[in-house]
Amino acid sequence: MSYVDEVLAKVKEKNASEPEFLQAVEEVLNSLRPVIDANEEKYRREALLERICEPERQFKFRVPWVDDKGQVQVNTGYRVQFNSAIGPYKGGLRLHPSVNIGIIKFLGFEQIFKNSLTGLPIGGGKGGSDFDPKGKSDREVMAFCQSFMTELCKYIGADTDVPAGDIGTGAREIGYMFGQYKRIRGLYEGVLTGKGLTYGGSLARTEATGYGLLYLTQELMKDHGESMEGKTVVVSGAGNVAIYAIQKAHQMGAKVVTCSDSTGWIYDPEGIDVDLLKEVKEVKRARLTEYAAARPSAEYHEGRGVWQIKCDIALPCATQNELLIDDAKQLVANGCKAVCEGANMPTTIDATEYLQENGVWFVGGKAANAGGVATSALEMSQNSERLSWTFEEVDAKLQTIMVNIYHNISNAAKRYGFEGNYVVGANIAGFEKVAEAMEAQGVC
Ligand code: NDP
Ligand code: 2IT
Repeated sequence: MSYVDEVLAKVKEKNASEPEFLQAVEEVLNSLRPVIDANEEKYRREALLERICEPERQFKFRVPWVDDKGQVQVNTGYRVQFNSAIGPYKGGLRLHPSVNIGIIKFLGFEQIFKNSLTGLPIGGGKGGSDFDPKGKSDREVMAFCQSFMTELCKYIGADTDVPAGDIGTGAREIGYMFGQYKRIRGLYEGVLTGKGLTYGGSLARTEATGYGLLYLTQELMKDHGESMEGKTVVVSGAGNVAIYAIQKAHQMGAKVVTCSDSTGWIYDPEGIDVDLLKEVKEVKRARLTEYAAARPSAEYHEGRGVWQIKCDIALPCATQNELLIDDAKQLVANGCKAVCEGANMPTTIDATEYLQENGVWFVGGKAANAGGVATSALEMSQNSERLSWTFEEVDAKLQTIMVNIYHNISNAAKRYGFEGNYVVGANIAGFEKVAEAMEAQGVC
């Protein structure tokens, strides 16, 4: 049995109840075959793949808090510190009722390779809780965040582990958590990113994941002799990543005609009105029905369905496993040219393969959504030097990083004879740096 197959079998046996983690590992290890097979005995002796698939450590803790009725509620908190070979653990905190250890491990595992691709010194980690911020008052969210940080603050720090936002964790939650960290640890340091601009946040971090996704997509199109101008784009999600992806796509001359949330989706043939979407989602924290009510050109549909709309480019920006094999077939039948992932692992493995086999240019989240964490690393740099850079400076660095990521993954794929397979390219390019750092640091 090849070394990759041996490790895949072991990981499956050990983590049988964590399907999302197994899905993420399977995709990465399968695409690393050309690298591993070329040096199989060395990697086997070093147990490099076993080490990379096992978190350095993981924390699971009780998060008790009091709701507005005086009732005590209990949630579960997690932080997985997956790999610190190239820098302090870095990755977001997800607050969503679906969160469990397998979801946090899949996100933390992907973060290792994504963070490596940014070219910046950040290791991989992820955390979160099964707390649902939806429908909670600000006071309840604060009570949860303070309790969550009361435990989490023991394990993190500006030079050890730096969490940030993810689904359900935005500026409000980061603010409450930062305040509690400072109070307990007595340290005013860059322990979280995605902070507000008055207390150490970076300009352009809010926009960074969505903007970065579009900078990479534009470079992909350019490399194939195309541009964004006049393209029809479908986007899923209506949160931080989706909103700023839509905004940047419009600035590039494309038209985004869909968005979605956890209950339904919008088809707006005139193009999504970003200001209205921000008002509905960022200010009112309401459902997309409110967008449709205020916008005569928009249709609202219950459930899921954005991938049935004809488009040139599809950008999944909501959550994992939201683009399935039938969606992939529909996209191909409608002539879609490119799929770039704003979310983490939104496309299932069979859907990814179908898109690639049918000539769709497919860039996975580890490369395409790396602009968020890259800008978080720029926030860490600004915090360390106690200075803040202008929006233009940060945005220019983000653009350079995304263009470099595109060419690095494209070249890595070519080097191993997989030209145009950006999934293989991203996994190999991300892995090479981490593997070299792990080898240099000995058995640890
Ligand atoms: P938000 O919480 O801001 O938005 C998430 C959006 O996706 C919301 O519109 C939400 O609907 C929808 N959504 C969430 N879960 C589901 C679900 N189970 N089914 C259908 N729709 C769902 O999160 P982000 O925009 O920050 O994150 C989106 C994705 O991007 C995630 O995969 C995240 O891991 C990834 N990502 C985020 C980065 C960041 O910097 N924020 C960086 C890189 C990746 P509703 O409005 O109803 O809640
Ligand atoms: O998935 C991701 O890369 C994020 N949620 C952002 C992590 C970060 O540390 O900015």
